Amino acid sequence: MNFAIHRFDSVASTNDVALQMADAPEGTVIIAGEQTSGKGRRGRKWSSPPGEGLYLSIVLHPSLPYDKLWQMAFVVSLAACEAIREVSGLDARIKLPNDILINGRKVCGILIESKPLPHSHTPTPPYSAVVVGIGINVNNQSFPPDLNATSLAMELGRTISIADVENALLRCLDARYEQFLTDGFQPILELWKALDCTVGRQTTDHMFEGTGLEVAENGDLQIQSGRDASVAE
Ligand code: BT5
Repeated sequence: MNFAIHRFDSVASTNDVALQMADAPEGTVIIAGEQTSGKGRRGRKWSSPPGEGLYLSIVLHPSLPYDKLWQMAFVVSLAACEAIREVSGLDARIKLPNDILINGRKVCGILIESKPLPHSHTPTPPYSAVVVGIGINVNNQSFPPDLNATSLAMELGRTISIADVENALLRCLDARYEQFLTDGFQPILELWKALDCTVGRQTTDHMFEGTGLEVAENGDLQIQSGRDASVAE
């Protein structure tokens, strides 16, 4: 993929900028030094202080039917986790559905949004532009106590180049996305499972309740057991 990188000192949200550019060619990347209204999922916020993190969104036009768009979350979380591991040497792990943790604390969050393309009435995909937003805590030295968050610098005990994190992330995203388009979902799922820290372990959070999760061949998330276990999201 050819990346066309647009850099901003400060934006409200790189995802919002990318959504406005959703018709732009695949590989259009928005990067900001800070976000004044960084978005999490479901109206939550992503803390995005200036110069401390990587705030990046990329426009993709995957040739996927609507009911397969969820697979992108696996592609992206795998790539982000691999990039963090590669650039830091730290044991980063994926937590369903889209967090990357180090030592149990969140170092990276992912927000995927989609927008119909103008020709989305045509019978073949791509129907939607997919905006993949990734936030990585790189050089933050602390977080408010209510956030279970960490940064690469806090884990490493030294600062690290945000440009190096960006390069690793774009390289890993490119590689896994191409692999996904060429070979399909199954190889991605196998790699994802090896880095996941949720499946088969005790999980009790706002999303899942049960003693274990399994990812079925088709990617469906299945709760193994647990009282009133359910997937609430
Ligand atoms: C996410 O949402 O984790 C998705 C975050 C995506 C951020 C990127 S940055 C580039 C692009 N542009 C955007 O505007 N967004 C994307 P969610 O799973 O809903 O988690 C949000 C929750 O994580 C918050 O409610 C806090 O509890 C916590 N949180 C907020 N900021 C954090 C940070 N910097 N590090 C760790 N946790 C944080």
